Amino acid sequence: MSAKADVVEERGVATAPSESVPESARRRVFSGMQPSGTPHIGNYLGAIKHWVAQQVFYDNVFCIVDLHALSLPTDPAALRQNTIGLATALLAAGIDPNQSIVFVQSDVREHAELCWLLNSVTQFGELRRMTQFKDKAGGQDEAVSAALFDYPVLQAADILLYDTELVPVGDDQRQHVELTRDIATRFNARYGETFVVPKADIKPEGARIMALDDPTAKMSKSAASQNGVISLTDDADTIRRKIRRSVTDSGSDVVSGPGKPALTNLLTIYALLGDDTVSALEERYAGKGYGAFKSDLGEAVVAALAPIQRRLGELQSEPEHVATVLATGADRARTRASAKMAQVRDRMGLGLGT
Ligand code: ATP
Ligand code: LTN
Repeated sequence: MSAKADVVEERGVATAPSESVPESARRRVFSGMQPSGTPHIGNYLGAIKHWVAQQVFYDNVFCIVDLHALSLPTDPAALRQNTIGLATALLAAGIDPNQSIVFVQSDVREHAELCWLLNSVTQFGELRRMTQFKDKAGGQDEAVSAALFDYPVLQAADILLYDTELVPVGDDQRQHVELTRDIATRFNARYGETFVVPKADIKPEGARIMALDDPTAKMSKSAASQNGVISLTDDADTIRRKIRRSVTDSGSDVVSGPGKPALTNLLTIYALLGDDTVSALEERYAGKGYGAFKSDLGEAVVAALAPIQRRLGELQSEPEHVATVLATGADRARTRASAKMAQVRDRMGLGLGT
């Protein structure tokens, strides 16, 4: 049995509660991002931009999921550097620590603990059906870590610890949120009402930005080639070069639609980072060929990232500020997580109640 997908799909920013709603009455949002590399415009358009736009309406928890990053081979120094880099990028992109809790997953031990307990209500077959596992294992099931297989259960623990109602993510995470709903529903049926059953919040625009060098593959931090990935820290010349060299479709018209995966992706990026719609852009570039289009797109991406990069530069010179935000965030998250864990342990009959 599978809980219904129950996905909230809305256009634009949240319309629901107003800023005057007290924090305790706001809907609870949780989302996470892996410190598996430098965040890119896919992460930005599929997730971070929406987190920022919606944060005033909700009670938000945003987590840098370093335990998840361990599911693939990881160098300790690089992991720590990527964790700080991702925290800095989230703040530079507009996550406001006064509106949102921002913290590092491994600083709150309850995530790993709840993962183990939820393993006992998760079926092996459910995990085997996860498409992200199949993609990341790449057919090497015998050699990949057990953590890669168990990844979705840790994600369920992240979400369920905070009584989360909404999980704003890109389209690739839909199946993991559905599994989280199934796990929560099963736990509640077996042990009594304990967890809120969350919904994925997937915006249609930007939900799946593709690689510039392969429009059939999702843009990804951990992609082998970074030629198809525009990271939030790429300098202007690198951005222009990557866009100039991006693959295009057969023909020479700047149009989106079926059979035009590359142009559809480029037009989507242009529309989401600028002020125009895809159809206005198609009209503007009608008969002009790919050259002019790519050159203008390069400038549009450079301009859109400029304010984030300026703020990134400032924050990089204040590492103590970033460290304080993460320490405060972990304290606030721990308070909530430990209360939930006490309830879960009790429900499951663990310990002697001391
Ligand atoms: P990795 O390459 O390590 O798997 P990733 O780049 O796929 O990393 P995650 O940390 O797994 O990124 O995802 C963080 C968030 O960004 C999630 O909400 C995910 O859905 C979203 N996201 C990731 N890639 C894209 C993309 N190409 N387009 C839109 N959203 C994306
Ligand atoms: N698996 C997610 C990252 C993630 C997450 C979460 C997202 C870990 N825990 C909880 C939302 C809610 C990904 O984006 N690859």
